[in-house]
Amino acid sequence: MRKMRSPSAPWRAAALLATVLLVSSATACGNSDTGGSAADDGKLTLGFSQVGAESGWRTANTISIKDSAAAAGIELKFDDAQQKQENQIKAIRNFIQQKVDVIAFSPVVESGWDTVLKEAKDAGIPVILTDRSVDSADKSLYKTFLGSDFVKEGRLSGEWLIANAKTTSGPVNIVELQGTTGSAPANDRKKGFAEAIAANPNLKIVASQSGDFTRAGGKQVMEQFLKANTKIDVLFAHNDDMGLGALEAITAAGKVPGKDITIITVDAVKDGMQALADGKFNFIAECSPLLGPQLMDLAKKVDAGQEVPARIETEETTFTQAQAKEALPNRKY
Ligand code: GZL
Repeated sequence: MRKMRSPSAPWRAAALLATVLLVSSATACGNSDTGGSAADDGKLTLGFSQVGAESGWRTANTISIKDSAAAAGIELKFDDAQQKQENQIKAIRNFIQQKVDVIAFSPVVESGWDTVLKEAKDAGIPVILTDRSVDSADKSLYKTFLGSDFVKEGRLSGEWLIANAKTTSGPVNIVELQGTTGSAPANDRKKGFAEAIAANPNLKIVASQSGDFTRAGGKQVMEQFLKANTKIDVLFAHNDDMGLGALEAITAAGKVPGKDITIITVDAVKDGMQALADGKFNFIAECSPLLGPQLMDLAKKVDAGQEVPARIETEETTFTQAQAKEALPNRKY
């Protein structure tokens, strides 16, 4: 904890004067080896509310945040919301109570954040959005967004299909495993993919349902798709984990993934890249979870009152089967 945040100026001046007096008396006693005032441990405290632990991507994202906080000398208060918005709101309120210096979080869904974000703003605690965004009209409720362009990930997936689908012999039936209902990645990947495939009327989404970004969800929904649709040519899964779960259902139905059903996913975590290299997936649009270092740099800047860009997008690429074989040995996550 670095500083007690007082909402009013006079109290802040009094607190500052008390701190100055305390520091000067301490150094007068010669304990300069403490390297500063006894009242200030010098560490920035960051409160982070994580979505949960639903996927390989999320695990890699959590590791990146924890490791980067340690490397940056930032005291991290970390909360896992188990994919529940009410848990994230509770965690943010706890961080406010604890008077952390900065709050960061990955909002599980886009809506319903204005009230708690206003509480953080009124408490004078800056907020950073990482990974997923919110639909708040009031952009002053957070300092910046750090993460991916999900619409682009969906669009790149659709553009690959446009370039590689065999649509000369009639309609190509697509089933879509959506991410968590109401989440920015699910909304935006769906939008980008649909916009891209509109270029070819033979590409038809015949079923689209949420698998909640989990392997179990992907398997369960894919089983339903296979029962309800006699002809499935393509699966577009909003993340690798749902695609990996769907592999089990496809194989159990006696079909060959990557051949009978073309599979396109997003993320490019190690297990997904292995499936791609093995020919079970056909294309992956990367979504980087390695946001930790940039987040810690941003936390220090907003805490120091420095201006930061409103939106910072991560560098990402895409992978074919051949590119996955080449990239796998060096994958960090
Ligand atoms: C995307 C992230 C998504 C991943 C999923 O930035 O929010 O959530 O694509 C994860 O794997 O569950």
